[in-house]
Amino acid sequence: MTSTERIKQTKVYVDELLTWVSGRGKILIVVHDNPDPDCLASAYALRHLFIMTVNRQATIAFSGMIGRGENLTMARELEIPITPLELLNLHEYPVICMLDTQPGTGNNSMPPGTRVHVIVDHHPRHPSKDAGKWADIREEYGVTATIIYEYLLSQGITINSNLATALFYAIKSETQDLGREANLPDREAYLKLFPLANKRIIFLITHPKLPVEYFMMMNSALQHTRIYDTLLVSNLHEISFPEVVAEMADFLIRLDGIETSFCMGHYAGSMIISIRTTRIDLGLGTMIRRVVADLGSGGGHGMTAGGKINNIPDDEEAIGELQELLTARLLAELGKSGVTPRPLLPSN
Ligand SMILES: [Mn+2]
Repeated sequence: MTSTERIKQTKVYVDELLTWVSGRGKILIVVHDNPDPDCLASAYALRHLFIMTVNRQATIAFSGMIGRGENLTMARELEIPITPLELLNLHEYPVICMLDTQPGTGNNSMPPGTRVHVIVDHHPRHPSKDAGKWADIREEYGVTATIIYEYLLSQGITINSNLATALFYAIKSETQDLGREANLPDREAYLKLFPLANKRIIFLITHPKLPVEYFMMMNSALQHTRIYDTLLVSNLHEISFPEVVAEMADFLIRLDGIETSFCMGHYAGSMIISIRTTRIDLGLGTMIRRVVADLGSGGGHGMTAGGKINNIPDDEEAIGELQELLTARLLAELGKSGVTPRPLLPSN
């Protein structure tokens, strides 16, 4: 399908969606926990769409926290208005949208059973839920923000500098400048948004000042990294913000000879897990679900995936056992059960 045909199809869908929305009351846009640039930009853009077409404000709600320096700088510099979900009364919103996640996936804090009306996502369709009429799930897209960008295009809406910067940075970071799981629509959006994006703000976002705790965490991560053949396993222990687990998985997969990186850390009673791979044949999204299985939730794409285990024991030894169990399951998945690990750094 050419991009013109794609936008034409999207226009028909978005026209109908906007008609449906305009007949209703207040709009809530919920993103996934510990929001990343993709869901922040998507929410910002969807909110803009509602303002420009049906002249209605929408509230953007999140749970968890934003701890990663890049994401904090993005939200602050681009003035993305976000409200903690816990502070809102969901009954006040006849229209609830969910972006970059789906009901029941475990990475959003919508109370189970709450009706979600509009879903836009690029993760695999959640099998056990009826997503409803307004579920636009496009697994072939590298970024949810690309889908919402096409919504704006389809309605002929002007994209201001802050919005262009947010959308561009979402595609840039999620696909690592189109190098990871980007498709034709993502490439087209990235190239169209590049001239509109504010490069000074992109620089501020990509070079945030970092607290000393960040370097302490990185030091500890390196000390606790083991290598099993082409798999790298890093235990970050207690972390000061949840997104650091994914950040370290991205950082550590760069080691020579490593195909897959697996990072774990615990935060506020939950174990956060992140996997990266350069092997597209692994099917990481389903593999992580088998690893977490009965313990928690997980999901993702071909080359990146994440998971979470709630209510972990408040005891270092039990947490260590849980991490050993997860590592053993992953080793079994990769056919590396007998491999003896070696440390990344020589012990001193
Ligand atoms: Mn995403």
